Amino acid sequence: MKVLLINSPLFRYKNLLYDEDSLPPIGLGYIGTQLRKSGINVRLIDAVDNRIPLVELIETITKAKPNFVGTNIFTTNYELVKELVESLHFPTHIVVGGLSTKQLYQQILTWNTPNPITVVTGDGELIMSDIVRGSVKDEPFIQQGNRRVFQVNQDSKYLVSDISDIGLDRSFFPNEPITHELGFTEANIVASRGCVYNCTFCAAARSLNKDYPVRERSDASIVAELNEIRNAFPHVNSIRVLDDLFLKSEKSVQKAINVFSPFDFQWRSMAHVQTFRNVGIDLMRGLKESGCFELFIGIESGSPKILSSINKTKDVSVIIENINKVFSAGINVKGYFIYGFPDETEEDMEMTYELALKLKHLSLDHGTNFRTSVFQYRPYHATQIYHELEAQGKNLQATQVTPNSALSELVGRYQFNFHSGNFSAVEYQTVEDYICRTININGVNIFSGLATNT
Ligand code: B12
Ligand code: SF4
Repeated sequence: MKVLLINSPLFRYKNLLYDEDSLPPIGLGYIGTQLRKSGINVRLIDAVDNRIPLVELIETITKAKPNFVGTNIFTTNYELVKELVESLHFPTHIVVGGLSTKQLYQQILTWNTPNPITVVTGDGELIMSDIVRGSVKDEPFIQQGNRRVFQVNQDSKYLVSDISDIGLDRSFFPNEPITHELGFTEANIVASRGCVYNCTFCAAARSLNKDYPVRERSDASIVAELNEIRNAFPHVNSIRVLDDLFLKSEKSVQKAINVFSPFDFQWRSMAHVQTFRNVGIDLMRGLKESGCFELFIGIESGSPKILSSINKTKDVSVIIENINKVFSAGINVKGYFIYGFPDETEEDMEMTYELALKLKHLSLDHGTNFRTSVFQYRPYHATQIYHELEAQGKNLQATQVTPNSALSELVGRYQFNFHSGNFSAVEYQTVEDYICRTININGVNIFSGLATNT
């Protein structure tokens, strides 16, 4: 049996200007590891990292003629993955997985191919070997002819209830370790699955994933993986924790200190604007001493109206206070922002820009760095805002996503600029203007601490 796993492409064509690093598809790596452990012949093609145009990807898969093609799918590349699957004109079995299948499975079942399609929602690593062997022990949630859906939720035999020792064969990721533009060399880990918060724009929100428990790895298993990385890649000096939300509370701050302190690594991860609310300055210093070098924080907006509509704290002073605490501990911040939320006005956008500026100046006061990552709002399937827009009769066409080349030419980061309609109260040009200004908050320098002007 031959299995080909595909990290699905974001673009139809090869974009010669696109030369960004991409992160390894860890979920597919876990699946590949289990298949290999079961003695199944498996290969992973990363169409994002290798910038493989759709036509070439179809040719490569057709030439390899695997018995199974397993691919992930996202709202933004739904149409590309559909076309890929419908263009495979040889007998094979298609398996589609990833977080967005919880919302997309009905549409996937209608794809036009004579090949069988199996959709998996939730963890893929344990069920995939049994799909390949034809011995799945769960009843399908849906079975229609040669199409079926398996839900790997809390009632499934295939849920990875303890994610500690599932094992990850890093040889699936030729693009790792990654050398960052700031000079450090980094490997990626996943230490937990699922998020405890409920942001209305996010597909990982708790309310959308109630049957899929939040799980954390044990301290010992994370330490064991860090040791493995240190031994396998002696030149790696930085670790990025890819979890939706690694630092969520005081307890998780303590856990991070425990696992990273024995190592010389610097490390970075996501945190929430509320994470540090009850965390004392000693623990914050401990975090820094454990190697925490930069935190990624979803700030999203500076407008109380917008913040409230997306379920973040509407009290902007809480955001400033908590992020200031991070700066005081000597830790840098990358703030994520979104412009173009439904009914967002220019006044709301101005408040966001002002907040970004304020945070930049605070970081300078503390001798730390602040940088921004800014997105245009896109409705993801079944998120709360998606439903609200649908109820208002908006023509969502959420899968009709096009790369936003004009924005990419202005600000780079091709892999993150996509357009699927303007839902704000202002002209698109204004949204784009705020995105550019906020991305360029540090001028040409990546960090505020390096900036010489403003
Ligand atoms: C890290 C991350 C990334 C990384 C790595 C992406 C990757 N390919 O793995 C980077 C930064 C590159 C990235 C990019 C994008 N991401 Co992202 N990402 C995440 C994040 C924070 C964690 C993913 C992760 O590693 N989880 C841990 C692993 C163990 O879980 P997993 O990947 O889900 O895989 C498990 C299961 O889902 C399943 N599974 C996954 N694939 C398959 C395939 C098969 C065949 C099977 C059977 C099962 C299966 O089995 C895996 C093991 O249990 C999630 C949030 C989240 N909660 O998932 C967003 C998330 C998945 N990303 C999202 C999006 C939109 C994107 C982009 C499209 C953004 C963009 N550019 O516009 C791109 C897609 C690029 C691509 N093709 O890779 C959305 C998806 C929403 C949606 N409806 O589409 C999420 C949910 C965040 C959000 N804002 O809501 N992302
Ligand atoms: S945006 Fe972040 S904090 Fe909010 S639900 Fe998604 S993963 Fe959780």
